Amino acid sequence: MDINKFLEQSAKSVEKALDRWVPKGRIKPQTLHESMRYSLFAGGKRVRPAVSLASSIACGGTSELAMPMACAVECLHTYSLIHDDLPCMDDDDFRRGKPTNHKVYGEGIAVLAGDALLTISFEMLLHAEATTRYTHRDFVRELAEASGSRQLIAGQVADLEGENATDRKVADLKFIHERKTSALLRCSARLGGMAADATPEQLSALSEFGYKVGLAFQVIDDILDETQSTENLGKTAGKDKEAGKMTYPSLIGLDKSRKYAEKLTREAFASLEIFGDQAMILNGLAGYLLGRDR
Ligand code: GRG
Repeated sequence: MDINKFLEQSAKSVEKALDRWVPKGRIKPQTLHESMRYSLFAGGKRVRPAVSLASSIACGGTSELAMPMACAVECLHTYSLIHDDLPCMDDDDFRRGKPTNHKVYGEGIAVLAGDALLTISFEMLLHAEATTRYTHRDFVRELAEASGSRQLIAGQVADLEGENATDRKVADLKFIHERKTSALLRCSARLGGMAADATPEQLSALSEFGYKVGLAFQVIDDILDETQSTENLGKTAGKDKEAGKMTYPSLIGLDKSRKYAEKLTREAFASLEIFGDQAMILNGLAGYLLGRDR
């Protein structure tokens, strides 16, 4: 299995579905729809949708079955990036290789584009079929829990409140990473599994996989922020250090951070054992995420 090929193909099919399900730029209010599409089609890696599609395959389903879930998590992720870049949050000028949404459309429209992407992510779930074990109520609960005030937003709050704090601990950082990053990756895996009517055992294995891969993803993100260029990352490099943010490299150093990401990835691989060969793509994705340079 060529994982780069899978990523390329899944990104293409997700973009086609997003193009179909997100209002076109010519539909009123034009500025808002253009702004949503500007960030959505700016060239993200599409990691979360790929995890949803591969999770469906691991459970004996298809990519097509999980396409609504894949689009939902990508819209939700894009909303979080637009809001994260705002002057009142991380205040960033550059994202996905382009000027940030508020730099192009202004703060008001950027806030609203984020709001609309958050809302449409739940609408995307309506394109999915219920299965024997899961209804739309389960899909909505999954996405709401991962993106709500106890997970994604809780992580952002802790991150904001932790800036320049003294006495920072690895446990505090893990709390942020679990919520800001891991919760949505775990949700991406679980929703993909649900689309394929995952058994309770399969769903719990996917939860563990998403959780571990999510933590590893953020540790690698912290490392790349220190070691890669802005040009390569498509977002401002060195931002965490400059903002006095807690990161794994700042707390335990680059070497130990790398080893920690490797350990988490090994644990992610182990969680997939029950799937046998059906988890080939998920395994490939975890390996790719550990080795990525952007
Ligand atoms: C509610 C006001 C308000 C804001 C929400 C929750 C939140 C803001 C922001 C969290 C967003 C964030 C930066 C999470 C960290 C996860 C992370 C490393 C994101 C980058 O993901 P990639 O590398 O990005 O997959 P691409 O662009 O490739 O999709």
